Amino acid sequence: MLAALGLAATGCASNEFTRLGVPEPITEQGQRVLALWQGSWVAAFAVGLLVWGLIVWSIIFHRKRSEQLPPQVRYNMPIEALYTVLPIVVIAVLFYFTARDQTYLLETDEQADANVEVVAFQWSWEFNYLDQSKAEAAEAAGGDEEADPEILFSEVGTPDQMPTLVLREGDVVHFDLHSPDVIHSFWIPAFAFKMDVVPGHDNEFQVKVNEGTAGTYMGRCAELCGADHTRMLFQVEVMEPDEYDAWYAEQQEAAEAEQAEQAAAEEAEDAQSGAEGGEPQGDAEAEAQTEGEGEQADGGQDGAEGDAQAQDASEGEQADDAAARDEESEDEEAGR
Ligand SMILES: [Cu+2]
Repeated sequence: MLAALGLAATGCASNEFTRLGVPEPITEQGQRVLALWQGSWVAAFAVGLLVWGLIVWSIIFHRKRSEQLPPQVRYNMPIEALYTVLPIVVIAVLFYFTARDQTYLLETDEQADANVEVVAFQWSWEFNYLDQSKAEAAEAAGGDEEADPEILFSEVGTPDQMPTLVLREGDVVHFDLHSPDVIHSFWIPAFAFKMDVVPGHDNEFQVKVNEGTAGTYMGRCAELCGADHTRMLFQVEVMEPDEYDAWYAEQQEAAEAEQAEQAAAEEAEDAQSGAEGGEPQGDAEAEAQTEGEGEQADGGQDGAEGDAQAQDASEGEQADDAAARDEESEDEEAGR
């Protein structure tokens, strides 16, 4: 049995039949999972053959031949010991390989080429491509160990429009899994691996994408998470290095352009509301909008258009607020 397990674990010929239902893995880790799966089946078949063999043997060679009762024996110690020890050996071997492979699959020590934050929400996925370098530099400098890596660009899906996760052949990819609502499960069948995405508990794993695996694969949520669970799908596109690099640069440029556009729009708005008078008001409004606080922005606009007396009364206060927020945002930027 050990020999058979060993043979399977070295990953002999792997075709659709010998994979026993597992899709062709596209990661090194996936190949390990496949080997464990095949090895477990080899062990199960070995035990099965032994049991079926004994059944067939007794049916054929120990049929009822006369009315005479065969010799009645009991407490055969060697046999009793054998069928206590043998299952323990089988379980111990399966346990050993499972524990060994689990340790390997959950290892995240190797330096990753790409870092992706996966946010699973009801009911789609967000893939944030992270710039780990700054967080690592901060950590190395002995500074803020909790420093959050910067998001370079994002891909957000909806139940109607599934997002695409793009990976590069040969990359070690690190995944951080976050959920803002309920438990989901991040499953790419071609990884032969899935991991739960648990709110309040950040899971992580990483894989090495094999060479020669460029193509499109499916991803799903594997944890019943609500009404639209079945629509929580995504695509995985593995690209060749050149193609990926071009795509990556394009995404980064697009994200930067968007940021510049946003900043320009804010500046224009700032200037506009400044021209309308009520300078502190203008500041407060622009600040409120940059922080995405819709309510405050509305309040600011109402004030600007509406009651002049109320505006006078609150102007001093708002100017203070604006100054405080200015400081805050400056601190934030300096912190990055
Ligand atoms: Cu889900």
